[in-house]
Amino acid sequence: MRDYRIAVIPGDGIGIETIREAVATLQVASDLHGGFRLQFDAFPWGCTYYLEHGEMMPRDGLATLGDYEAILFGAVGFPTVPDHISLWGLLLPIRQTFDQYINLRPIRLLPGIPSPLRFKGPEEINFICIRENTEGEYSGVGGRVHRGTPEEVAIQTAVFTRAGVERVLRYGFELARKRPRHELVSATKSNAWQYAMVFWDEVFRDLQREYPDVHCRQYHVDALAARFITAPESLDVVVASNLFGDILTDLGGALQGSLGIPPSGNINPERRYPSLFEPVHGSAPDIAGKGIANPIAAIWAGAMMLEHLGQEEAGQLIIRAIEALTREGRALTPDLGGRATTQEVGEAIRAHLRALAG
Ligand code: GGG
Repeated sequence: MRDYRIAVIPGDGIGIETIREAVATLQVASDLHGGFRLQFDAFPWGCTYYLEHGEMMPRDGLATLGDYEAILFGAVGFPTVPDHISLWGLLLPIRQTFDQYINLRPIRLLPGIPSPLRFKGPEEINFICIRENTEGEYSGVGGRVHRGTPEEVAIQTAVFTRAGVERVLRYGFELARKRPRHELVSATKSNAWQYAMVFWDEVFRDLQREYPDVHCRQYHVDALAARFITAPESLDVVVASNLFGDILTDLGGALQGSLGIPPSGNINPERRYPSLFEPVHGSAPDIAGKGIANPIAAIWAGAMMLEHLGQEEAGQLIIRAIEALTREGRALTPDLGGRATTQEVGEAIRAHLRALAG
């Protein structure tokens, strides 16, 4: 019997509701499998914690998380706390401290979900985006001077290191090599960003020599955004910088029919530190507390966590249960045109899980 200790940070808004369903579903998956156990320890960190303590997590929060095998995360941000305080007080320090330099985001239209694109269905919308996750535009380097005066200056510096760029691109090549199409697309903007993105393109070109079996293309990020809509079937593995990947994958969420569907894994591939799994969606203050948030993304993120921990069979079973739910189309939350609650969708997925295992 294998035991895993999982830190759970539901965070803010709908993260609390969707992660509750993810934990319940993971528990059922572990019971059905019988070969591993999950011990969940929940941490109440986030904007409510901030209002009480003046910080998003305790000083020793990162050290505490370091003892866990993985982290399951809900969402961060609420109108009670400025967004840059909440994001830089919780999620971004976790990604940087635990060197989670890969942010893996599958973009796949699930069966039964109406496609937002005419003539493009699950066959055409099925690719994966790798977002660089610890540096680039989200390095946190910059400053402001002469605040509130006409001379005010704000500087935000994107930091691209050779080590950082090479490792994320290499991950892209390796992933592309494992998939049947052997195709890799790099998002650039080297016409305007004549230093950082020209450098990114050079490293991409250099690596191609080591991967002659991988077919490579690069697009300026604006053209690539258009391609997400006009020709998603031409994409298999996409690798992008931190900001570009962030924006492109919200577009990817829209392609999946709802931002309540896509999951993401913030991964330290060397496994020196815990990896973090979360829904792509944020805290959605407009529907928080109403019990109608879509739990699919959080549950799918839990499945990705199991796969990362080496429990591929259990992770795949959860994904098949999600597919069974969407194919059937009976229990869906309002974002997908249904009337079910968060809990009802969670329970329906667990029912499918039991049926598939049975
Ligand atoms: N569960 C994802 C979440 O809370 N997202 C909030 C957000 O703004 N994230 C920015 C990022 O992923 O870099």
